[in-house]
Amino acid sequence: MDALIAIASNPLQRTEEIVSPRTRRGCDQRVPLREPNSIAPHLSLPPGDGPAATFLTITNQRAGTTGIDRVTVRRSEMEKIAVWGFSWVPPFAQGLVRDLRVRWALEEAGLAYESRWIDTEERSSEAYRRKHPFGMVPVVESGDDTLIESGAIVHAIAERCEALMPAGRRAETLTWMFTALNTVEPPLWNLFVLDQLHAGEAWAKLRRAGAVEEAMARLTALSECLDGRDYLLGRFSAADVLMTTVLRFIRHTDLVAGFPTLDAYVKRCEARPAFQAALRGQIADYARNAPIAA
Ligand SMILES: N[C@@H](CCC(=O)N[C@@H](CS)C(=O)NCC(=O)O)C(=O)O
Repeated sequence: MDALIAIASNPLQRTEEIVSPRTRRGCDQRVPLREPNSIAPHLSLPPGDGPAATFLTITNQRAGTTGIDRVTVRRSEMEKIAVWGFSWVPPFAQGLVRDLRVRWALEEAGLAYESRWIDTEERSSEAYRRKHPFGMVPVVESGDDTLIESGAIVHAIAERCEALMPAGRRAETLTWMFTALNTVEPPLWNLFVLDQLHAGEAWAKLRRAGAVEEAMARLTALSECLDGRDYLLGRFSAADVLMTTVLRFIRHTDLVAGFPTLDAYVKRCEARPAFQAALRGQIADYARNAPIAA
């Protein structure tokens, strides 16, 4: 069942206002996360109290009405979204755990959510493995639906929110989202792991120069791409949520600061109220769950 039909069929979830007429689209356009008769996870439309928000929704393919409607939906009439993260992590990892991306995207979209936490032991439990087969965070639950992989979750939110995926620029947004996760994140994450998880180990010391070189190559190219632009697409999008959270992995170094364009880009993105709210939420949760001795 697609998002629009789900809203229409639930008396508690009422479409408030059709902002634009339905437009017919080809099959290479926006597609629902859960196709008819498929078991792929699907993020239901949103929750919470607060003002109405505008989303792009996908219409029913089975009825032959494939297309996108832009609708305004009152948040209080929709389901709660739960975001799973770790109950606590040490300070060097706070503000870096990948549920931050999801929180940020939800904040940008104006969607209410609540936090759920697991600790290290629960992560391997059968119950949690049913949510996430690899025992990782983040996981998002919405109604009966469960979604894993931070990139897929941010994508699911972006598909429903023009503020994160500008109309007519889907391919560009996706390209930059994949670039953040597949091209920039690996060398930066590698450096994070070396420095923060294996500091002082002989092999890590030997590997570090090469890892810095690999990170620098990506940063140099990214800096050139961002030259003259405030955001990856010129305007803010889901790609910036992913890219900024990737660049933050090496906040313990001065590598990003060495590129004025990148430094300004990260600061610009981090200054967004939605990022600040997401970060505050994650840090507040760690404070709430901090081990007694910590
Ligand atoms: N590609 C996954 C990576 C998820 C991931 O590495 N999560 C970390 C926290 S940021 C985790 O759960 N680590 C625990 C583990 O590796 O077992 C995503 O983006 O969601």
